[in-house]
Amino acid sequence: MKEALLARLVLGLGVAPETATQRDWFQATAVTLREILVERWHETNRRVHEEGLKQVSYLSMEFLLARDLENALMSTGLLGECRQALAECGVDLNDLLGLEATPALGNGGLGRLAACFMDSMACLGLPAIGYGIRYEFGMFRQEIADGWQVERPDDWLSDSNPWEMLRPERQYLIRLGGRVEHHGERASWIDTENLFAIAYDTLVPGHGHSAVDTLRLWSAKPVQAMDLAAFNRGDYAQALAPRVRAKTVVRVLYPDDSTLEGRELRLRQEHFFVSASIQDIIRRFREDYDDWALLPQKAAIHLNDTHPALAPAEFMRQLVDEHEVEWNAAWDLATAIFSYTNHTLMPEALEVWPSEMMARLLPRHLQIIEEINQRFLSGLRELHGENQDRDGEVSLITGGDHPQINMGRMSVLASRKVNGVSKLHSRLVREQLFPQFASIYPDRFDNVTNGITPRRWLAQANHALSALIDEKIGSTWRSDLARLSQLEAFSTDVDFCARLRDIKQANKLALANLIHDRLGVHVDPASMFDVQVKRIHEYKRQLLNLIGVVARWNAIRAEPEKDWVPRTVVMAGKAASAYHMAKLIIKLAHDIGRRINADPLTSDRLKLVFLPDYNVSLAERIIPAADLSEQISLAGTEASGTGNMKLALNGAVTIGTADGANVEIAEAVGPDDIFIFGMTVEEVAALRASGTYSSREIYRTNHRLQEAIDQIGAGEFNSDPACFWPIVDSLLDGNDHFLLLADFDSYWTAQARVDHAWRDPSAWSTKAARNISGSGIFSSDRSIRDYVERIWQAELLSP
Ligand code: 26V
Repeated sequence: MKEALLARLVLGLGVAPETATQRDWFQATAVTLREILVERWHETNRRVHEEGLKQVSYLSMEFLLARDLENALMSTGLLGECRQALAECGVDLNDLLGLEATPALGNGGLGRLAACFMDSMACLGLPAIGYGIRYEFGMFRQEIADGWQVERPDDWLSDSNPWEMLRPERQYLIRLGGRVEHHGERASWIDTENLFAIAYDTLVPGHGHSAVDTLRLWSAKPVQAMDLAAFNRGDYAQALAPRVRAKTVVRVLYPDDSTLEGRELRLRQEHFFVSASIQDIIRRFREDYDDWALLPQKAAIHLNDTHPALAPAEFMRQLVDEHEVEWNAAWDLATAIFSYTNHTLMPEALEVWPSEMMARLLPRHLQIIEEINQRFLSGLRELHGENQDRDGEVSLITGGDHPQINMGRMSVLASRKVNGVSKLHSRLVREQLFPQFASIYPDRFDNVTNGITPRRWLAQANHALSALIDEKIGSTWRSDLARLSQLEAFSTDVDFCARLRDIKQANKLALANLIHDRLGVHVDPASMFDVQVKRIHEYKRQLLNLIGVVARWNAIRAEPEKDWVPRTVVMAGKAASAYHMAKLIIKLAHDIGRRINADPLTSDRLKLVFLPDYNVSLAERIIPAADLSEQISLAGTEASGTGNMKLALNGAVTIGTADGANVEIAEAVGPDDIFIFGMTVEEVAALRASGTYSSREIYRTNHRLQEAIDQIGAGEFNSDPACFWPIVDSLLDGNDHFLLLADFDSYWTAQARVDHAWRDPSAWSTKAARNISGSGIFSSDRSIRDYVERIWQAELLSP
């Protein structure tokens, strides 16, 4: 190992050991690991090819990866050896781990899920390839200036990325615009604007399995490197214009996961990565087979939400127009290989594209979608007779004068299987989002509850807890998380609970230090760490938490002598740049924190900190230190949540609504070890349907709530009283769309139950232990097994 490291340093990087910086050592170590993994990768590819196995292509606009060095070391089993070798060179491995950039090619839950899934696919030995975009700039870095979010570019590639490998031979022509000439069923797409997609591969190593899968991210390249005429004229800026133009498509991740702004560049991105991926999938298939009928046995293509939903249309275009496959045969192939996961019910995040824009950018795709739609609707009429109403609810194209393509419906129609991401969400997908499709194709709809990878979220993020678990039940939980159920037997063991507490305490101390370093705020590691970390969205109700904090502050001030449970409320998360209400919620969190943290009467018992720039690396520090996990979305709005699983796995107890996967966490840990509050989906629906909801009425009758909202509106936390009026207005005059006030009382009493439980440390530790032991089913390995069996019908490589 030492020789290998020195060789990479000296020969690969061209750096002499005596002048090497920590960064040089990091690079040398990472490249050494990559070289070891490359061997296993070639072997995986060879075996998949020889055994003729089905390959799963996972299409996702986002892969929210993370630092990878420790992961690579753990997957190869070389952690100890490498640490030792570096030590002999006078280098501490721990110092190197923190130097790695944190890639942030995703917004939040959906992107992180894709990253956990890649890890699980490799660990199970599933032949799989993730397809996405190699954004030059990922999710913006968040700075906080006087409480306001400021976005800074995430220039993550400025240090070279040791994990990626450019694949110049995987290069495809991508076309846009132009016009279409028809020849019967087929067409030629001409006069297009062209660019190349070029692949960068990142290796995804299995743990406990020799497989190494591929993450293939597309970058862009101009067809013509330079405008030579301009160059010869001496116009050098113009000469480079083709390059700049081509690169624009991969320049930046869209950092808004709350609203669809039908931006042309976003549609270009979607087409760019879909077209390259489908060309690559077809090329790989054609290298080995010339009978199209074999495709469904050899390929499954998964759509991670609708962002890749152009894929079925692009597949049809390539097969019909370029490979001369007959339309019906091509469509039968499409509907045999595609599957689709829905990740949100929020109407404003459901993708639709104006036909007009699609006609301009993708004229052939628009025609193909129209053709698919016509055939579908006329097939329906033949079966069930004319029915204008039903047509309106299933048509891929909606909206009269300004027609739009509905990408969700497109995805459902083209897919063999459609799934939601928790039991509750999957039911709502069937009953609320696609009821007509569900009655036409009842067998198409399924559920696969999300999961998280235990390698990152326990083995890497929480070494001490991992060691304790190893000692009690052995180390196999890393690849078989269901084994955690064996910890149940220790949940009342005095010694085990004491050690669990010590570990949590140490993690909290580390987080307290981080909080002090970054914010200058002292928090008490003995206080309850009450954590809400996630994107800022109104439906997630960070405001409910904040109002609860203000009400608690008031309660302590009213009875300062009372024996209050000390709490540190930790919040973090990014707001979409144009989401003003979300940014204002961050400002409010900051201002409330500033005020109450400085209150000498209460600050030993209540603190609120907002940690800037939430990302995977920060999550890895916060989650192992959490006592209480806030999962308080309005029932029916959070599709699953995955932070809820990470926190439970690390021994935090949940306070949450009956929403998303919280419901399944409650089933897994039992009603005594979770604090469920608030309305159910049915109660929300009934309240909305009754038309009687009045947030003002609740405000008038609940004094605690009234006082807190009044303070927010009256400038208690900000010298400018008008600052937070939009928040107060949305609650009182906007009739409180996410029903915060309706759930407040229930939330408040649930928090009182939490306090009560906290007062008994050993009983609390038992709850924490049961959250850990109940988390086995939330492994993304289990999710991927479900996909393999029910959705993709693929086979695994033997270990
Ligand atoms: C939506 C949009 C809307 C249009 C433009 C760009 C864009 C980018 C991302 C998204 C993602 C919204 C969906 C999403 O992230 N859903 C989350 O998925 C998690 C994994 O299934 C799940 O745990 C969360 O509950 C769900 O909110």
